[in-house]
Amino acid sequence: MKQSWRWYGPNDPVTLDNIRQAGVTDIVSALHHIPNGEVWTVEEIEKRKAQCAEKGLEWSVVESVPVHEHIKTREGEYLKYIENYKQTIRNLAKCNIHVITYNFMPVLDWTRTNLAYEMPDGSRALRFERAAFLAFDLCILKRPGARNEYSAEDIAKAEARYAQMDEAEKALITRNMIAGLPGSEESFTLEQFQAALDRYKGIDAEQLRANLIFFLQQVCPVCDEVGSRMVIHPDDPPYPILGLPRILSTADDFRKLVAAVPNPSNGLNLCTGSFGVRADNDLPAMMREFGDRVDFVHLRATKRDADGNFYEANLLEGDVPVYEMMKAMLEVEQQRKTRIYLRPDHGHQMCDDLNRKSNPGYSCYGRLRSLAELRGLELGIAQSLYR
Ligand code: DNO
Repeated sequence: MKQSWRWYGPNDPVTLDNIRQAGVTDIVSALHHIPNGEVWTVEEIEKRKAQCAEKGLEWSVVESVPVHEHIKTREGEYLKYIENYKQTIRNLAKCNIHVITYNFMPVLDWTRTNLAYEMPDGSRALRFERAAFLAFDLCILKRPGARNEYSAEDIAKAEARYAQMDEAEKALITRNMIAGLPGSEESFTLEQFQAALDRYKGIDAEQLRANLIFFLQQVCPVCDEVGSRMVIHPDDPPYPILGLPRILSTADDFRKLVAAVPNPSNGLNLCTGSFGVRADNDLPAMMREFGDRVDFVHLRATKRDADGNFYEANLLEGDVPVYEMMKAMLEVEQQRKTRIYLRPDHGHQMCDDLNRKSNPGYSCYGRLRSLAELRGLELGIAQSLYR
């Protein structure tokens, strides 16, 4: 495995000096300062590469080149944005970056209600609390039509939860939902948010899938030509939210994508924490089935409960079978003869990081802990299988 670490760039409170002490070789990064939809120039890419190289690290995976909303809805200037995307792919390839992460979630990227959920050991985790989410949708956003989409029981849950909230909590959950988590690239006011949701009226899952397929049919030939791969990040959480369709939540969703666009460059970013929120996703089986297209893995473990809540657990204590997953990754690597990029994801805020400002999920020590566990696991399994 190629051990990697996500770095948000020079503004990331976790510095490259910290990262090289984690022992990784590769950096996962993006040019967040370039507005969504514009071309990433060779010059800008080289600048970021050089910052990493100066510390002995290689920027080899992009997470993400964002897909403009016009491409997702296939309206407005989508053709121009697709051309720009192709040029960015070519420019990245010129700089020897060949793995490009993206997602196709409408409006929002990943979503959590609570960014500082206190764990019994005093560390803090990210959490999705369903009742709080329902309260946001029904009582804060008051999304038109939302009441028809939920059961009477859910509506009662939302109202009870809303009644418990003071003004500070209402403001906090609103910010968590719409102000954009790190890497999300978009942030909104409530009105702008509703307007963004409204642009999906009339776009159901099949239409959104068709738009994704159209996009891939345009960009994959370019990737094939320059030896790059698009790796799609799954929906997080892996089901429709706020009346928006979501189309990359299960193994079958990715199967459909490969059937429609069989190009070798049509790949998957297997994020175990996102897919793992659904009990019906068999993660090691997915790794084996799609292995030759999985260039990039996010290994983290979510823990779900019967009420539809989940939180980011310590790596070895969640619902994700980390040992089986690592074993499957090592087997796939042996077969495909190329290495897979692996990064720890969404660590707990812990130790001195509790007193520091950091990007939610991306503080230093929590990820260091996960990486150390992953590295030990990889070594142990590899030694016993292939010695
Ligand atoms: C969250 C991340 C996502 C991911 C994008 C990929 O921590 O895994 O924001 O980067 O969905 O496009």
